Amino acid sequence: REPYVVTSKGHTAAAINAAAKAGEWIKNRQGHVKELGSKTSAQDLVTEVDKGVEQMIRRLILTHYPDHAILGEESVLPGADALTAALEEGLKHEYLWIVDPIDGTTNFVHGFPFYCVSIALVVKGELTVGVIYDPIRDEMFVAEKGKGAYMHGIPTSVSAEADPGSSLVAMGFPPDRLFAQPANMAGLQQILPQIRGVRAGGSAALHLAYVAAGRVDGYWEVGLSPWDCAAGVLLVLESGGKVTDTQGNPYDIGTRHVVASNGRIHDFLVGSLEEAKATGYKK
Ligand code: 2AM
Ligand code: CA
Ligand code: CA
Repeated sequence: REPYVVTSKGHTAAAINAAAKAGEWIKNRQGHVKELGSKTSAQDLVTEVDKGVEQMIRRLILTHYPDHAILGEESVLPGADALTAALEEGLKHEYLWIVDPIDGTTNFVHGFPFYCVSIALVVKGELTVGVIYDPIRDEMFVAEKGKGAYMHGIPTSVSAEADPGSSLVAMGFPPDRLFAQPANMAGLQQILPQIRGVRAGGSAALHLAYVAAGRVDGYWEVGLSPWDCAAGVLLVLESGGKVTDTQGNPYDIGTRHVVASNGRIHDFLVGSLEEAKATGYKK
């Protein structure tokens, strides 16, 4: 296959170029990294590569757009309050870039080849560009609000599967064991027996790209942050899919508990999670 070609201009081209450079850098460092430490728990890893790549992406974006704001995972202190404050501050700017330098750091550290770079642009509060780059497979997923979603110039589209029993659904296990995990396990217990299979690859962004590309029929995960899902959400929407929170409310940039699908199995996923809610998660 031909390498991807940047035919887009402006913001989208900047996002694609930053993601491509960052992805190459990351891939070349797999197997050569030290864990810098964990942010909140032994499950929540960060490496020098995460930090270096975020700096690289910041520089690349700010070279073109010095007055734009950037919300990057590695520049926000851990915890929901710090995130809420940083997001609120970021959304005051007309242009806000939301960057996850490596989504799937645990995979990267272990040499499990499933991780990506995720870059989104929010203009006046509205998701406008979403780019997800998987450097292992050299797959560049690009979405532009109102203009569709593409991988290497070919439009992506969600699957047509309407039968939960024939569906493949991705999900994730958040590291927060006290809060998110029990509710998530209840959801899994509810959904797994009713579908063909579950995949939990460890990269929220890449799972969303896979919903957009029709490789899985749906996806849910609780406890996400904007950098995990902003770009992927636009990819799903522009590929004809649906994204809500776990209660079925439309996605907004502050949504933490995310359900994405081809649209056809959406009510099944949301309904099942609602049923599993006995153990309780809230927006
Ligand atoms: P990361 O690799 O950028 O940390 C895996 O289920 C997904 O959860 C990944 O997208 C991963 O992103 C994300 N994740 C990892 N630690 C997290 C945390 N403490 N809170 C929320 N999401 C997290
Ligand atoms: Ca992430
Ligand atoms: Ca990350």
